Amino acid sequence: MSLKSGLASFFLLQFESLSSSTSTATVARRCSFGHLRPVPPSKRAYTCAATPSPQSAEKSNGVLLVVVGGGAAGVYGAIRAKSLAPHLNVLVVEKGKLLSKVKISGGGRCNVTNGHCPDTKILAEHYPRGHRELRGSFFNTHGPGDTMSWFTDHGVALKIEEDGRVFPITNNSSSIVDCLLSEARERGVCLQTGKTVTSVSAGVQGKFILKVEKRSVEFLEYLEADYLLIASGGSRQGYELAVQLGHSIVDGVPSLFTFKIKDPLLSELSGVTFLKVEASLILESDKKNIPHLTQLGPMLVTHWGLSGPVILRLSAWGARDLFRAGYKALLMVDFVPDLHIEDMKSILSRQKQKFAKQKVLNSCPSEFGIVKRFWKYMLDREGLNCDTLWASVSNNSLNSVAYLLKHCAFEVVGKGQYKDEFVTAGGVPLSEISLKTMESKMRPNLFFAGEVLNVDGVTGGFNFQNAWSGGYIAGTTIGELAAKAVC
Ligand SMILES: Cc1cc2nc3c(=O)[nH]c(=O)nc-3n(C[C@H](O)[C@H](O)[C@H](O)COP(=O)(O)OP(=O)(O)OC[C@H]3O[C@@H](n4cnc5c(N)ncnc54)[C@H](O)[C@@H]3O)c2cc1C
Ligand SMILES: *[C@@H]1O[C@H](CO)[C@@H](O)[C@H](O)[C@H]1NC(C)=O
Ligand SMILES: *[C@@H]1O[C@H](CO)[C@@H](O)[C@H](O)[C@H]1NC(C)=O
Ligand SMILES: *[C@@H]1O[C@H](CO)[C@@H](O)[C@H](O)[C@H]1NC(C)=O
Ligand SMILES: CC(=O)N[C@H]1CO[C@H](CO)[C@@H](O)[C@@H]1O
Repeated sequence: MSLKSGLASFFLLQFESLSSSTSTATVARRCSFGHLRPVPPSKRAYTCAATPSPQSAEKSNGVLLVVVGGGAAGVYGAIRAKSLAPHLNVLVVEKGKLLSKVKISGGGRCNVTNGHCPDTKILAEHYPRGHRELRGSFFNTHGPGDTMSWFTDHGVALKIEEDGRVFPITNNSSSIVDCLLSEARERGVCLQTGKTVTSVSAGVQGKFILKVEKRSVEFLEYLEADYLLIASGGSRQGYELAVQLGHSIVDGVPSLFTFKIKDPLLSELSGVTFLKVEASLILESDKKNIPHLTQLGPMLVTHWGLSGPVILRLSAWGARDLFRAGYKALLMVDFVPDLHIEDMKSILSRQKQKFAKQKVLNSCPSEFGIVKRFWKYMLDREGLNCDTLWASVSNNSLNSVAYLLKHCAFEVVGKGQYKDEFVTAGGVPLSEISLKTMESKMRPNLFFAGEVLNVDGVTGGFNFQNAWSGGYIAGTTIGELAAKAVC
């Protein structure tokens, strides 16, 4: 075979450049996928659950798809490709454990997707990076409903919670992991763990030559792939592979974090939650203090500052600007977004008349829907003694309290960690791939899916949905190409 000689010279080149520590590594073995020879049953069990029949192997000429990364996008994509082109050899190379993030997400329950967005245009609005591009065919081809059907059809019952998050009915992410892995194995997808794809280069006839290493032991092999799906998540190594194949990378910055707030009084409120606030972020670069970003929803006070959906969404939409600003900003919060300031003033006035002989602390107007601890905080910030009687509070002070409730400023001094979900903004720019196929515009037969792309969503299952949709579309394209090539 011609590729044999082609590879030989490639190996030579590679070995010459190897450092002494790796030069004793297992001499590069050709992946058995190059030629499909029947393997003894014992070995077969080790490498693959199912090996294609010699007949289909002949037909396929040993055509190989290598998937870099056994996360949500990689495994889902591998299954899809294999289901459309059963003769295609599909190998998933995973450096750690398969589907590890699926396993730990949602506190072990797995927030599979978000079930509250039947309209794909609205769905796309949950992606600070990607909202424009994902509006079209991407979610129409395979959206949350399709993902939910897929899992249901494969025996995993799901439920949608009130806020739209979707979980397996078992409350156990293992249901999702087991389903994907058994489906992959049954279809004959080969799953290899503990191996890292460390570099890639162009081979003959548009093929890809992948260098695969094990970290702990001395191990090195080269794979020659016809199709390559990079689904390496936010890993730096994955970005390097993309660069080696001619892609650019948008620098990664953290997304989905909490805000550290400079305010000693606030920590006393730790644990207080607000069902609905309107919060805006103002950065120093914003002209005339016009808010940069505004979000409406629940917020919660933590030991260090503020968290909750509103804050996480602001962190995601402001990820790049906040990074640039060194995580220094002003946060303006309206604690009673449903009431007009004039209405609040009259409510406070009435309160003053009604409770004239009572202490202000003991009778916060119920219309504001705030807890006593927070009311005290507001009075403190306004400089009102909590023991003051309503009767002796000046109209001015009342107006100021109303104003403060609607325009409460907090100084953001840093970013805190949100341990429930973690994503990076950045990756391969969407302009460099076709979202209809997930194929690279730089190089045919190269595909990307999941977090490796410059796409990230707000909290609540949207990041996984990007992985499912991208994996599915890439798998569909590869499967169809491979099936066509046989005919
Ligand atoms: C703690 C936590 C909780 C989360 N919770 C949620 C949630 O509730 N809802 C939600 O939508 N999102 C959640 N996310 C985000 C979500 O996990 C990711 O968006 C999603 O996993 C991305 O899928 P992926 O397949 O693109 O990448 P990953 O799941 O990151 O998979 C990529 C895989 O590639 C492997 N890999 C990378 N480089 C190489 C290489 N060179 N060779 C071999 N293997 C390689 C990695 O080891 C990894 O297993 C959470 C993330 C974390 C960390
Ligand atoms: C799953 O978890 C939710 C929320 O914690 C709970 O309300 C529900 O009862 C749990 N279901 C099962 C079957 O344990
Ligand atoms: C989830 O399921 C797995 C496998 O079925 C089981 O081992 C594990 O104990 C379960 N976890 C919980 C929290 O129930
Ligand atoms: C304060 O406001 C009340 C109600 O609006 C009004 O009746 C009263 O005259 C005001 N007091 C002063 C000192 O302005
Ligand atoms: C990102 C996200 O929505 N995470 C949530 C997943 O579900 C669990 C509940 O099981 C929440 O605690 C997480 O915040």
